[in-house]
Amino acid sequence: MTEILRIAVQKKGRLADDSLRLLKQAGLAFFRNPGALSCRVQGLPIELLFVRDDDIPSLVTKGVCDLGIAGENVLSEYALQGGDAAELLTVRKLGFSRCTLRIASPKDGNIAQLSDLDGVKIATSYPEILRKFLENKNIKADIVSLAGAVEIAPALGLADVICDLVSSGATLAANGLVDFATVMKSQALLVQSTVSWSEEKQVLLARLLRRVDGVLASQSTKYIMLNAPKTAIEEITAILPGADAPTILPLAGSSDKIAIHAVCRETIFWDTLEQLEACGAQSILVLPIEKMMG
Ligand code: PRT
Ligand code: ZN
Repeated sequence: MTEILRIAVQKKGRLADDSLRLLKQAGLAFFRNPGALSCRVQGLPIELLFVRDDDIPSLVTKGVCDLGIAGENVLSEYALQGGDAAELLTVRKLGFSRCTLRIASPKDGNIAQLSDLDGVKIATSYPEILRKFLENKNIKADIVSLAGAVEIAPALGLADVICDLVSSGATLAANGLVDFATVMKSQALLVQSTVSWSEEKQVLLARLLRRVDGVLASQSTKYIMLNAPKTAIEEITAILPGADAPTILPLAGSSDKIAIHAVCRETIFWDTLEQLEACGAQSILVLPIEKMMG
């Protein structure tokens, strides 16, 4: 009987859309019935499980799921709470759901730096990450654990400051809070169980990872095409960011101009396009790359 590889993804929330998009881009075709807690991938022995993000670390450590996609913040907190981190292996950093765990205080108060934290009450949903951070900094503060709505804690008198995830900063501003210290940076991780991997599953995982790598690589990679004077080839090649050896092609009906095509593995900013233009480049096109391999 074929063994099924199970992947735990967030059912609904800030990780859900990007997790499913990544799996789809990696060629996993599935139809998700609204409300269904799992679904089979067409043509591959893979099943997706839709769960709360907080359950992903334990599902993967116990081997109920072979892989999971969760935030570094949730995974670290689980590990520090005594969850067996040895049973979890980070296989890829996925680059989405980026946020920062920050310490913030009321904007008109007198707590504005780490050295002001001794003896204060800090509300957070990440008590163990915060405890470790405070220990490392030799700060003695009281930690108040809250499951959510942490930003309201100072206004309710539950705590003096908070330690919570920040992405745009809008929630802090809306609650009259100002952040002043970073506890950790987080992004989505693909984690793997270390419990019993049959050879069949290992082969499937290697195939899946190659595709995921292709998707991740294509996200930061662009294909650039331009026409330029023959005399500017060297200068232009030197400007192209992270380019492999470019392809130089003749241009029909022109003896002094050529076309340059290159795969650039770094972001191409407007500044670069302006520099290229200053070297005589014309008809510059920057194209997204959908998939990469090899
Ligand atoms: O229901 P379930 O338990 O699965 O979801 P959840 O409500 O616990 O988590 P969810 O979907 O909100 O977040 C999932 C993961 O996304 C988190 O564990 C982080 O890894 C990541 N992430 C990225 C964030 C944020 N950005 C974020 N901004 N998680 C939470 N927030 C919250 C933050 O707590 C604060 O309340 O958004 C608010 C701040 O946002 P800004 O944009 O105003 O700064
Ligand atoms: Zn959650």
